[in-house]
Amino acid sequence: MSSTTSDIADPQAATRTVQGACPHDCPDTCALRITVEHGRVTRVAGDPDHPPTHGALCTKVSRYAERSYDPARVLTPLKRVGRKGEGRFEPVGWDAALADIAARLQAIAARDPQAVLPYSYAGTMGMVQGEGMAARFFHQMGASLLDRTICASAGGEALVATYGGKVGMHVEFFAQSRLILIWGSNPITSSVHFWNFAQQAKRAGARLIAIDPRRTETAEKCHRHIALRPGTDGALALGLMHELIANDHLDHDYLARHVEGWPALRERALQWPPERAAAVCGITPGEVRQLAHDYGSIKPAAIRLNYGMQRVRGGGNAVRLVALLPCLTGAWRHRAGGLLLSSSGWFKGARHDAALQRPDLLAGRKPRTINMSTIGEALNHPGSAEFGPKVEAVVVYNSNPVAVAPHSAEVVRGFAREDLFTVVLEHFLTDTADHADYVLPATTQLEHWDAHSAYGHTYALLNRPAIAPLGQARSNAGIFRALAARMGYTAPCFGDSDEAMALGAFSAEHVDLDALKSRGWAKLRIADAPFAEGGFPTPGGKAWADAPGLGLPDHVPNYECAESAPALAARYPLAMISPPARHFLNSSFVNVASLRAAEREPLLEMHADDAAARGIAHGAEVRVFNDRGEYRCKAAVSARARPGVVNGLGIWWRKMGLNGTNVNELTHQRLTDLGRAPTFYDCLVEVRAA
Ligand SMILES: Nc1nc2c(c(=O)[nH]1)N[C@H]1C(S)=C(S)[C@@H](COP(=O)(O)OP(=O)(O)OC[C@H]3O[C@@H](n4cnc5c(=O)[nH]c(N)nc54)[C@H](O)[C@@H]3O)O[C@H]1N2
Ligand SMILES: Nc1nc2c(c(=O)[nH]1)N[C@H]1C(S)=C(S)[C@@H](COP(=O)(O)OP(=O)(O)OC[C@H]3O[C@@H](n4cnc5c(=O)[nH]c(N)nc54)[C@H](O)[C@@H]3O)O[C@H]1N2
Ligand SMILES: [Mo]
Repeated sequence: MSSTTSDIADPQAATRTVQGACPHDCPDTCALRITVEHGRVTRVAGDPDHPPTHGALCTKVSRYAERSYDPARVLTPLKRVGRKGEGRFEPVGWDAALADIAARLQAIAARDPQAVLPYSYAGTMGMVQGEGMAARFFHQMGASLLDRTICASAGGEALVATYGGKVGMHVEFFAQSRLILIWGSNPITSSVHFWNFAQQAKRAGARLIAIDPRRTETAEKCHRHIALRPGTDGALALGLMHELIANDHLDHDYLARHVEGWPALRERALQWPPERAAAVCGITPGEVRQLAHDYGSIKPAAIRLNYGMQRVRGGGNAVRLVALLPCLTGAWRHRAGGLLLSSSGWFKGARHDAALQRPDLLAGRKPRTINMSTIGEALNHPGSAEFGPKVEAVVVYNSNPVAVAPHSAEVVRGFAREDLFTVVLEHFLTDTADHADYVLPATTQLEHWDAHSAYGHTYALLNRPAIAPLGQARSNAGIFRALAARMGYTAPCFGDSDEAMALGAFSAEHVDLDALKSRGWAKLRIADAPFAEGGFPTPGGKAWADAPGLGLPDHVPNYECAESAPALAARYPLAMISPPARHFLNSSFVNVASLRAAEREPLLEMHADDAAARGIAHGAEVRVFNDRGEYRCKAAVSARARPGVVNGLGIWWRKMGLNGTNVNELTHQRLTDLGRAPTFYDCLVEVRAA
């Protein structure tokens, strides 16, 4: 570790170790040790000293060097020569590319800057290469604002409506829990560092229970698995509350002192006996009773909730209901009890977001906001008084919307518009980059500075560049800095270096900046059991059963299910969920040969009964379809699928799919009850042998 600060200063040293941070959209945000030999990264390893990372990395990020040195990396600016979507480009120099892009954006902005749309998400979660210099650039322009809802905003707003912030347990203390509910989460795939703590607990005798429609790799290793129907978690939580009340597993003192609105919620829960909840969830009343008994009697009890269960119409209500369970039993009294969905709210005061993003550059202008989850609709909108101007230019960075956004047919139609000017900052020629007028080569985490907070633990991290940018790549911040200069933006903030921004990202009041610099990470100062005596970040310090402006939470059935849409369910009787593939990260890593080889091909897991009823054999090619489109993949007849539910794993690049599509060919653009988020797992389909 002594090596970290000086390494960069001595690039000739034969072997150096550089301290970094994993940039990916994952709760674990690992601290990295990068080995550089003669100027080339030869190893990316986990920092053994950083408690959540514990010296280990997932399979994907241990291949980060393979991804960075991939011969298919985009290393020069590219200009389109083919039709949109064809992916035919010719290399151009930076000067020519920047001059043309600046001129095109300037001409549009002169009419109405809101016709320019930034589109970005969490390709990197860094505060500098994410919404740092980019936000300054678009704020200065007065471009449309982007509502970044594609992943977590239903659950996030539900947490805020319950605890007043996106806060929860310290991940480390799950190791001391006696009962862990792993709810809507498959940590062996998506959060292996949490799984490490859960295994420690298991070895010490804790009981682990998975609540997930899919029999995941994780569910298999738990003591029990409750395979409920997608979108029925709110009903299950109400059934559990019924049983906690009926058997008096309540912490009356905690409820009286630290929860607002409990008497009304109690009345609602009493209308949900186990039989009713079980019928909605597609499980047995005995499973509801047993789960309530375990949750009410084993202490300390912790819930690891993840975003998988909020990608349905009622996702916000469901998260509110689950998040109240630890308030009923007083589980928060112990540091190994409570709940963790997100820890990002703990960083609220610590992150210098306003200084990095400079919303003040809007100077009183109030641009319209476009929801990233309905980008298909937005790009095809002709413009109106209500919507504002037609979108004429889109600048994409840290995201691959053509692959990841719902209702692909609409998204592709939008990005294929010949009158749309599209710039994509990327490492690779993704499905989205194929639609660009210009692709600009971006650096990877090995090549740039950044600062990171986390949403699954409570440490701030710093990422130092290990090597110089490959080819002509520039950091996102560097690209927006250069564009700003071309556009004539002269505010001094456009001169800030990446390094200065990274080092200034956190406040000294909340983060030990010396530790951050010397060791690469520093833990926030938060009490071990932050809500042992209430003190939630709501205005009155109480958790909200009855949230201001929202009323009581309730079970909200899916848009697409027999209860809400019987005629649709008759035509398309199977519910499709599309959770992460283990060797991909959303659509990242799909192009890394060794990882794609591990996933082999796009799969749809089906229960044997559903496959037999359709004459589908294991390994057969199938058509998965609904009114929105058709997706081809291979059937995996598997006990991982419950009857009536099919699992389409991972977000493949469309161009690597069997018929040039992926699961989002089938998903729709309707939004969640809270948070304006997509409902990827609220989707009915039918399947036939191809
Ligand atoms: N390897 C890998 N890791 C990842 C990702 C990846 O793509 N690959 N994605 C990253 C991202 S962006 C995120 S947001 C995080 C978290 O991403 P999440 O989407 O929370 O991912 P998972 O942990 O796989 O948990 C989702 C689980 O929820 C289940 N599920 C689906 N519908 C329901 C439902 O209605 N109710 C319940 N109870 N469960 C349901 C799925 O079967 C799946 O096992 O993971 C991150 N980590
Ligand atoms: N059907 C279905 N769809 C889903 C989901 C699902 O479960 N099912 N999950 C949803 C979720 S949870 C999320 S978070 C979204 C994720 O959607 P995205 O945020 O779009 O994530 P990725 O697909 O990983 O694409 C990120 C891109 O950013 C690029 N990138 C990485 N680092 C940098 C950088 O430093 N600079 C630049 N310029 N580019 C960089 C990568 O090469 C990659 O192509 O997808 C959502 N879509
Ligand atoms: Mo996500």
